[in-house]
Amino acid sequence: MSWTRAGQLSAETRSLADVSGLTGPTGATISSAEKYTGNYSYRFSGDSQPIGIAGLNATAARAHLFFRHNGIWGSGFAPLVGMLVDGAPVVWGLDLFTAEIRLRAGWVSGSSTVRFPVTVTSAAITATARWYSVGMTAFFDENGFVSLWVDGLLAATWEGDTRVFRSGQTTARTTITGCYALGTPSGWMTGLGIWSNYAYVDDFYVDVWGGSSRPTDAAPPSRRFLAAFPNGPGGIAQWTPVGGANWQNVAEAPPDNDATYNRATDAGSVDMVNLANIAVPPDWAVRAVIPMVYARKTDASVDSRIRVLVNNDAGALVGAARPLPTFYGYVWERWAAQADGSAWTEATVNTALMGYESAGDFG
Ligand SMILES: [Ca+2]
Ligand SMILES: [Ca+2]
Repeated sequence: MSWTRAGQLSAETRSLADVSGLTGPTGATISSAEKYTGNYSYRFSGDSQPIGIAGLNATAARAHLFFRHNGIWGSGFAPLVGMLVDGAPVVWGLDLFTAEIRLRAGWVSGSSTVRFPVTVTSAAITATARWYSVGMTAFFDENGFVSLWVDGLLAATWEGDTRVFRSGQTTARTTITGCYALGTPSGWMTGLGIWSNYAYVDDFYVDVWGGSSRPTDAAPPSRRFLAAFPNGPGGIAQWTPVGGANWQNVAEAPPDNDATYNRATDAGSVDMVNLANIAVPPDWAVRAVIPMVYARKTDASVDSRIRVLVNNDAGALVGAARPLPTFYGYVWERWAAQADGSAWTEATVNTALMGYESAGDFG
């Protein structure tokens, strides 16, 4: 059994389109005032809705975000990180008045009373405006755990029978369907907490656990995302450009959808681009390279697909032919090693060309 990346968000595309699966408009905005990586983060104020990853189906998950806020003022329960468990929100949050960390975990069985199984008087998150590493791990089971990690240390945990209940119901819920920074999208948290003045989130990811066994509870790795956008051609431009040159049509942030784009009318067409260099911070290493394209197909009845590509001195990496929706969305592949199996370095990332190939049917 192992952890698999379910999704990740960094704000570097300056697009809220990557904030997936939420009910209704998100209250988050893109900010350049504070950022942990690159130039942007997600900003939250007042009773904001969260950002997150939906569409999960897991008994265990782990999530990590870099989090910053400008101080603790006012009162109320301000959500930090949460999961939706078959309709029951489970959220770690901070009481902004007492600075206590609390876990809201659905409702008391058969009741409309909100359940708080854990309250910890903690200085793990203070009024000091700095970036915190915040992680959540959870396994909803009769022998489960729901833990909060701050700067790599266990800040609070709930162990034992961690199955949760919807309001007024007695059916124990265990399936994680979504994981969110700063709350859950159910509307249940809206208005309950106020982040005063502002809270910021950067580099949020969610991993899900394969199978139904109990994973070891450990701090989620505090991974940073270094985003790089196309800055020049990569030697192959077979798609039909609409706008500027092929590489220019896929270089802007936020994505401009149908204003500038590249179009394929058959399978096997390849575009490669050069990307701006990354700079890996001291004491960090490249854990994986994740090429990502923002794409759609035009005919719902035709199985048009796309795959992402990498090419450097270590060889070529070819992604799976991923299906496309008719609306724009991200398609990506995560490679933990180069084509020859050797580890990525800053230099081998920066010499790589990346691209995409049309696949599947084109009518
Ligand atoms: Ca960022
Ligand atoms: Ca474009």
